[in-house]
Amino acid sequence: MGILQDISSNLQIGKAKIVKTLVQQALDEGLSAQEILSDGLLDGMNKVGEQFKNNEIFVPEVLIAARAMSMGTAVLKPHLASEGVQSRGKIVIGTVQGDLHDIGKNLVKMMIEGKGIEVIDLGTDVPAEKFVQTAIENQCQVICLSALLTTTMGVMADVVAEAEKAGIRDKVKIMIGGAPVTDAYCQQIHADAYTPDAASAADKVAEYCAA
Ligand code: B1M
Repeated sequence: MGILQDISSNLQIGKAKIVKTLVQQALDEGLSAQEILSDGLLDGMNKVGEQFKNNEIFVPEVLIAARAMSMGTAVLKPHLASEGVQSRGKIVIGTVQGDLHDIGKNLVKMMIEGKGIEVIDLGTDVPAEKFVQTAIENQCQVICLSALLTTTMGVMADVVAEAEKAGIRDKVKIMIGGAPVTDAYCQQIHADAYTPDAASAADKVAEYCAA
């Protein structure tokens, strides 16, 4: 457990280069990418979240930790993604308009790619129309929406409405997630699925793409 705790604690203090080195070292030692992600990187980021919530740390510290998280996940990416697998589908993902949080969205993306599914990543602050336009142009089977703010969750309902307006609602699944999002909200806005984490999101996407 030592190296995973080191990854978590170095992430919490924003030591990006050390996190990157430790993640590689953990892989070299034979730990699974999933284990490094869950018990190292995500453990550290959850603790950062708690400290931020309790006003023990502030935005600059969180940003530095987020950078360390990104550097760590970049090392893990090729290990999480299965190699040489033919595309099993195509989806579009992004963080909704007004929202700049992308760590969770990037994890979801990474996990979906790990299923051999092609992912078009629109980044953050994405307007509802852009999701729908991209899905039409690229014949995506699924639109994946991430929101971390209660104030931006509403854009998810706008995407559902846009998809209806564009006449593609029966051709595309709309999946939602992010810390403030719930299954009840999913039902309320008539999206297709809410999943609480990156791994279950990837499973659901794979299910939709296989259908
Ligand atoms: Co922000 N922030 N933040 N922040 N931030 C939260 C979300 C907050 C809960 C902190 C708090 O107050 N306790 C709070 C939101 C409150 C609310 O609305 N309920 C908050 C706030 C208020 C803000 C600002 C408004 C702060 C300010 O400026 N006063 C501001 C908003 C900026 C904007 O977006 N317009 C802001 C800014 C920032 C930073 C830029 C400093 C940074 C973001 C850096 C980045 O993303 N590049 C940041 C961070 C890092 C956080 C916390 C600490 C961590 C978020 C995170 O990355 N978690 C967060 C506190 C917390 O969550 N405890 C907080 C790790 C990540 C892996 O989890 O994204 O939840 P998450 O993803 C999970 C699941 O949710 C799920 O899978 C992932 C893992 O398995 N998931 C999906 C995500 N998307 C999915 C999609 C799916 C399925 C699952 O299907 C499609």
